[in-house]
Amino acid sequence: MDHLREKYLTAIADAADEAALEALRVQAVGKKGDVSARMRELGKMTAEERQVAGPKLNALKDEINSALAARKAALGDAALDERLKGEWLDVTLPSRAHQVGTIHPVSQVTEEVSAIFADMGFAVAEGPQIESDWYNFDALNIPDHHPARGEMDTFYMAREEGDNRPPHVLRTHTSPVQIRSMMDQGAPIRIIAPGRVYRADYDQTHTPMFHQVEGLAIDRDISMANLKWVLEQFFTAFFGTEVKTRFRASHFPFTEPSAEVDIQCSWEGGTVKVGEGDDWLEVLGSGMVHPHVLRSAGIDPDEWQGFAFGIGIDRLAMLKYGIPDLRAFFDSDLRWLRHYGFSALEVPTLHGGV
Ligand code: 2NL
Repeated sequence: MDHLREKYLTAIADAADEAALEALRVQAVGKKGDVSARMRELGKMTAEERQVAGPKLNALKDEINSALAARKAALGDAALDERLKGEWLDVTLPSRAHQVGTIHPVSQVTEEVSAIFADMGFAVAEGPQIESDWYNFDALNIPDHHPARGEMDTFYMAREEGDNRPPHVLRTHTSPVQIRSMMDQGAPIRIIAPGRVYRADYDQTHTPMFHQVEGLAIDRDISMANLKWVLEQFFTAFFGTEVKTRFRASHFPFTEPSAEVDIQCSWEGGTVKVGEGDDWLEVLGSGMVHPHVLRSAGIDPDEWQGFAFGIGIDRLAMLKYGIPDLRAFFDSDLRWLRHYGFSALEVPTLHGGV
């Protein structure tokens, strides 16, 4: 019995895992195990011998069972310790570096312009970038022979061979959006139409795709005076300083009278500053919507009148944020985007300041 005790207690203490422990349990105290075999021998003993051996065997069985349970618990603890070591996580470590994109200056300025005009009661309108030539030209009183309609300035979409209908164009301004809005909503109307426009032009200061925002206000008694006030309000809010404007007589097919608008600026050390100095910078075209245009859009020019204007968004962005090269706007160069881009959290609002 001492031999059995010695043998099993040592083996149990040395058992490497639960499977080894189970094998030992079967071998020692299982139905066909060593202790059970000894117990069966009790029957052959005398009563005196049995009184000594019986309790001893029971005690041995209890002792082995306790040792098995203790070893099992120890193995469990060791396994848990091992797992905790492997799954250790330092929650105080800094997070992994991640790439954050930026808002393009064109998007930022579009939002700024929209916020300022929204505050003056203008809604934002959008429309297709591929237009029929009626919406892009005819409705705007631009005649067939006008140079703007030529292949030199306008991107024409190809038609199927033998299809002689007039081709579609990539819109050359956002005016067609305003024509559509007038036809849909009628008068009175007060909207701006920001978006991409296309002209076949590529040099230092022109890209074949650029961004424009047009404005339109039609009511019974809108005048050039309203136009001037709205534009002065706009420039002052946009540049964050009082900006003088200068109106020069001009000509567009879609407005009569027409005016080009300059803003006050200074030229020092090769950089323009808006709102100071006594130089002028041309930034937009405008005028009173031509009666032909109103009529094309289903509005009676004897009852309604109003102003319209068009500004280049890319140029506004260059002026406000001191960006020197227009063409870099559309290169998708990540270094440029990181340098000139804005945080997605810096949403322009009037109360936050544009
Ligand atoms: C420019 C500036 C301009 C308009 C755009 C316009 C739109 C409608 C009716 C009348 Cl629906 N006018 N837009 C007016 C004046 C100027 O753009 O320099 N364009 C060549």
